[in-house]
Amino acid sequence: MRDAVTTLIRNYDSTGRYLDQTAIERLKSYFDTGAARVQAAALISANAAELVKAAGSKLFEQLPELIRPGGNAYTTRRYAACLRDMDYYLRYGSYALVAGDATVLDERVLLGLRETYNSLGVPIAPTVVGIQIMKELIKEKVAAAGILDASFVGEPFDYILRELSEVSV
Ligand SMILES: CCC1=C(C)/C(=C/C2=NC(=C\c3[nH]c(/C=C4\NC(=O)[C@H](C)[C@H]4CC)c(C)c3CCC(=O)O)/C(CCC(=O)O)=C2C)NC1=O
Repeated sequence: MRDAVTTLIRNYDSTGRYLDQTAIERLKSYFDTGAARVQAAALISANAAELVKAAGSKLFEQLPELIRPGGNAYTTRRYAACLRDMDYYLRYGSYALVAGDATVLDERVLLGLRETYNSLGVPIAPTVVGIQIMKELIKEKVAAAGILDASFVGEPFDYILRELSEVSV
């Protein structure tokens, strides 16, 4: 995995360039949001179980057919697998938040995910809804904690949502 700094340096090094104005601006914006990123990640860590549970409850309230006979999250085992997946998205999302870079998501989470979901019949659209709900809950928490200028908080989750939603099946 990489972070915003190593990704940028890698790009410049591959073409033998010194850091230019664009690079400096990007680095500056990453470091300016650094403390807030760490704070947001700490908040997610401290509230992870609660966030996953609340997002799951909202999802199943909104789409109750998921937990009815025939639904993909029906049976205790699959219900637990669904919440565990939500927990994966949250944990890796918090890593990507701190890194300011999505490669950790590409490598550890998204690689082959849609194929796995398709082969198991895990429905993608409701998964997208679940991640959206969780993202909103995180943003509320971060705002309530007074972390200002936290516009970056949704980024990793938007990234996951974009990748999952991409229709190529
Ligand atoms: C760290 C990266 C990582 C991810 C992301 C991951 C996902 C993942 N989710 C799985 C299953 C699953 N995922 C779900 C999820 C859901 N079903 C629904 O109806 C909801 C919409 C949704 C929850 C929001 C369910 C129910 C299963 C079990 C499916 C089955 O075994 O029939 C499986 C199959 C193997 C298993 O059950 O453990 C994988 C690999 N595994 C990983 O290692």
